[in-house]
Amino acid sequence: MQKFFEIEKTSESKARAGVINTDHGQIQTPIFMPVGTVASVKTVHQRELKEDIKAQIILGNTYHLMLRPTMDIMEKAGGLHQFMNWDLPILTDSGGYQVFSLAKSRKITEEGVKFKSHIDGSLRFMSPEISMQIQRQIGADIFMAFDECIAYPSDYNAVKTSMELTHRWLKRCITWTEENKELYGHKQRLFPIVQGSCYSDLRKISAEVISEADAEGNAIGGLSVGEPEPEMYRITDEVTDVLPKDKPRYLMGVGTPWNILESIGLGVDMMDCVMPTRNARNAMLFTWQGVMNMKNERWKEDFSPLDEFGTSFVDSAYSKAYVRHLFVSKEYLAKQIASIHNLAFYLDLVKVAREHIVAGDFYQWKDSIVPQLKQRL
Ligand code: PRF
Repeated sequence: MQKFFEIEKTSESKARAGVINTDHGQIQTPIFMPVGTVASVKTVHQRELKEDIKAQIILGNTYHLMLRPTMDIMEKAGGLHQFMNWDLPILTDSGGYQVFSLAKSRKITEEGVKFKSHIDGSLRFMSPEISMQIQRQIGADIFMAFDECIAYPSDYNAVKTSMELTHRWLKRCITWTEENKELYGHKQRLFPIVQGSCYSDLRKISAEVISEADAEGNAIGGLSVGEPEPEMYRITDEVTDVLPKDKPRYLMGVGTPWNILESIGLGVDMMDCVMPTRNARNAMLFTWQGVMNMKNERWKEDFSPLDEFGTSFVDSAYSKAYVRHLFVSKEYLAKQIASIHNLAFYLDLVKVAREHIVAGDFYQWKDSIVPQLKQRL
């Protein structure tokens, strides 16, 4: 039988190149996963996502999809793959993070979280069991445990209490999924989430508890929530030291192109972030040369290709002057072109990173490229 995760190459240090096998196909790791919160990667058509951007897996969100279109519709559609016509792998987040960042008001108890919908203010409830049930109805290939992502900074005792609740919730997630099987005939894998904010001893405990669950993959949550970048790297490094080497590691909600490369260097295999799409809609383009603001006067008469080193169709088809014009004119097409460009760039970034891991010169390459990626053009 095919293994879920196979490591092809371990580099000089922690970075590794691998393959994840799901019933909807293979994922080459390290991988970046475009975010498709409400069953849509904003402004980007599924065909472009697959054929131009070459996305290998996308994300969906329990919190958003339970509110709209609701699970009644989702199940009638036959799950999210069918509903949105995406036949490659999907990962869903559990709602834990979104309830804390989006819901209008919320009350956490041992049982779960009461919150008000950000859409209509209606009173809702989410628990580990409900999150698991919804994620069965969505039918993602990988689904996440229901956790609490505590705000940064929080004091030690609050973080410890919250982390312990996340661990108890994990047990309930596992029990529920053992008793309630998949709905659509393909396998779903549950990933538990390490919490513990920026306290090394709590992170170590959490990583040990999560490792003991012996899941097929593990996630690192509670980072990229306002802590300084060096703290994020330090905690990631400490957690990947504890998490099993033979399972994929997913760093949730990270980040900039340089965050992606540094995290890969610390042994992370999977990442997701709204940044390439959200910033694209605000005219920010990431490239191998650095960061471009497409509204800038500088591009007004620059008829050269949008990105001469870019891999997507839009990079050679349109000029900088044209895309600037679209942004200045507030055309929808501007957001679409920019989103396709940024996602294609992120996918190219991890593909090239993988090639350097395989070639054995990842760290040297990363250190030479990072300053360039950060430049403002
Ligand atoms: N938990 C969950 N989803 C997340 C996070 C988390 O801590 C983060 C933190 N950056 C992003 N998405 N469930």
